[in-house]
Amino acid sequence: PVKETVDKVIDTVVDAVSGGGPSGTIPGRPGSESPSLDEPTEPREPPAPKPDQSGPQAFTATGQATDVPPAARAQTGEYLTTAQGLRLADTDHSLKAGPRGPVLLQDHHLREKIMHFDHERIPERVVHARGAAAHGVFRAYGTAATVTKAAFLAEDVQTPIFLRFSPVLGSRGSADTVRDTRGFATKFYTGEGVFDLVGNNIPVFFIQDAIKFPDVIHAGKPHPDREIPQAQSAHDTFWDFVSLHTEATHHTLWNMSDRGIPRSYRTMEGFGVHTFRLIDAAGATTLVKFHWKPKAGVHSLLWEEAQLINGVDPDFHRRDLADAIEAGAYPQWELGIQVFPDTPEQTFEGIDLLDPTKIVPEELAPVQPVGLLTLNANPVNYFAETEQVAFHPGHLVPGIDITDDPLLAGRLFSYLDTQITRLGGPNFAQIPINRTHAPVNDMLRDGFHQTAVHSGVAPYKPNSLDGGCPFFAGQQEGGYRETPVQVPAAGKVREAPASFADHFSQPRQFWLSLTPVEREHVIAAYAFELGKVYEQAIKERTLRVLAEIDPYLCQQVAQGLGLPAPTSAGPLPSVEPSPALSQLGRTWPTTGRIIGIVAGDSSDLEVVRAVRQQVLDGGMVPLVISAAGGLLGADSSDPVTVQRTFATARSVEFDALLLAGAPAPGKDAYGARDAKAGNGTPAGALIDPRVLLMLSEAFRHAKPLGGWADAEQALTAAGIDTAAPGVLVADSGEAALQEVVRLLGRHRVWERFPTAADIV
Ligand code: HDE
Repeated sequence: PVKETVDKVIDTVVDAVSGGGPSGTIPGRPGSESPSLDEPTEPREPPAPKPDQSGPQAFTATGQATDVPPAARAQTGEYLTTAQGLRLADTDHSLKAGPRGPVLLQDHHLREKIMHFDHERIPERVVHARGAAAHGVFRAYGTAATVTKAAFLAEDVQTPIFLRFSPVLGSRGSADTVRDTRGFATKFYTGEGVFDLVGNNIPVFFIQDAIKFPDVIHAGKPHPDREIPQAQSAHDTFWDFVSLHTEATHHTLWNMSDRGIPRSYRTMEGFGVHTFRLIDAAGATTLVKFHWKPKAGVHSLLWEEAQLINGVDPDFHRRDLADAIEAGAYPQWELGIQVFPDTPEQTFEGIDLLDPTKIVPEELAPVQPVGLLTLNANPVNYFAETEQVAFHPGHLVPGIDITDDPLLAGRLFSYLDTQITRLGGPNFAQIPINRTHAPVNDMLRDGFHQTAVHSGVAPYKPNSLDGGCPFFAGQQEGGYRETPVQVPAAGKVREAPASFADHFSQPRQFWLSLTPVEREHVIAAYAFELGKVYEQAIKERTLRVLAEIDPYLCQQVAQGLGLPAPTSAGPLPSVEPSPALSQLGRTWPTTGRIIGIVAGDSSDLEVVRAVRQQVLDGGMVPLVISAAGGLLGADSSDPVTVQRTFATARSVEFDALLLAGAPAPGKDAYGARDAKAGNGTPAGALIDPRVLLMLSEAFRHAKPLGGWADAEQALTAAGIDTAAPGVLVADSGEAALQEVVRLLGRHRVWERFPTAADIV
């Protein structure tokens, strides 16, 4: 089975990312024959749905399995029809009074077709509008069974899930790699009802009270007059708000760190943010924070890379997720919990567990793994699934309850409310992707888009006419009971607890926990964002906030802005660093990483083939880059397919680059331009400037670079010192690859950053 999986990965990875091989296969559909580009003239069997195209759709609104396959309404039938099933003879011409005459109002098909089209769009989410999602399965280890009776967390229980990732600020068409928080929302279709864990990739939030949500979002969204900038925090209103509202400091600092620009959704941690309450079978309660730990490691982009990607491939994260799943390289996360005693104070080691701007360092409360999530199927239809999925933190199951975190309280209201506008009425739970897999016997009736045909005459309780059905479920039958938590005896107030006033100790802890190179990135991010702010007063105010985090941070950002650095109002809090907050210092699997191989006709193709194979054997993705598309060594018996040309490749797509050297005079492996180069042209001029750019960018972005034969020539021409860290011109392709892969385990060649000397 391992060999089979590897073979599948090899085939599909290449197809999915390469845009098809020489045989004309459709990307991601291995084995498909060269399709004719003409529309068939007679009905023929459409491609069968892929096995992963079943899922929650296979259940009715009442949780019963349905015989009607999900594809029944897809383009699978023989004849084109109207929505009413009337067969159509033409869909290309409106009904007219003669070929040149006016269109007739009686054209019912035109009317239906355009009416439906006019209403294809629904309002996008007010936040998290842009998303990418996938189906998967969650398998519980059983380790949480000591603290919760939730059935899906019992040992070896497997639960289907749907997971949606999303930047927060941008609209649906915005780019993926903007600096922002990412949503991490998981729907568990458990046997006891739907459980939604609607978290983020940052463990704290901007605000402590839901009533501030419209304020922080209005500040972050584009300016209301010109509606710019899109999906950015680098503008006046955002910094105006966060500098005045200092409880946002901690989250903002995370945003300015590498966490704000993940390399991939697959390499992000996820957090439930709020503290939740778990209940065991005997009714004992525990407080917990949820964490998702990616198996692929925690990696980020660099800011320049992220900016370039937004132009080169605005769908970078979406594509990466879909490609990986299509290729069978299924992304995985471990779900873990930090466990705290449920004391009346609801604090742990002095940290207020109800304050969503605070974390509990993992060194104080280790994250205990409770199960493994695997994403194994892409959505079949973006709109039906990714767009229409509706999450809600109030979708709970027995054994899991909320706490009195005031931010969570507001969310419990908001998530149902927002769907009424977005999904057009109260029946969104009946949309296939939202349907529970547990039986539903509710007494909710009618409303827009009601698709259930309820029988019975007594949708009320108590009733005798429907035999008293349905009945209440006691504890034994899995009936949900709220935990009878004591409500503090106090008057009604609009106030926050005193502990919520500490806005700086944890930002300082985060800052101190980062490695020097991560701090360098934070400084650069603040300098960039504030550099885009017009109002001097906002920059100065933000510097005063930074002074409360750390004097060095404040001075460096001030220097970048050309402003004097203020000092803190008083002594800075003394805090212990939490090394777990840093993303560096560990070695991660290199599976799924993308290695570009620059080669030409005159490269030793046997070596290129062997290296390519070794990359595949390592579970990584090799992409051959050359001057033109098609085949290298087309005349040979075993040509090499080119996946990217110098025109379509940009360094940001690759995690590492390899150079298959040996450019021949007049037929340079690195560029098509060489043919035109005259005698006496310096070596560098023979190399395509796009290759030089690719190399210098990859070098600047601290990516491993390897080469063999006379690869040195290209590196030198790109201004790269071949003795620099992470640059290896080896005797053989294999040796170069080995070193590059070793470096990839650490993600980047961190030594190339100016602060490298300080890195351990
Ligand atoms: Fe959300 N949030 N949020 N949020 N949120 C929405 O719900 C809201 C908050 C999060 O992929 C909306 O269906 C309020 C924290 C994710 O569909 C809306 C407050 C966290 C997603 C909403 C918060 C989140 C949303 C918009 C402050 C991390 C995307 C569309 C009290 C723990 C879910 C929708 C998806 C989406 C409201 C704060 C995460 C408007 C009022 C804290 C991942 O209901």
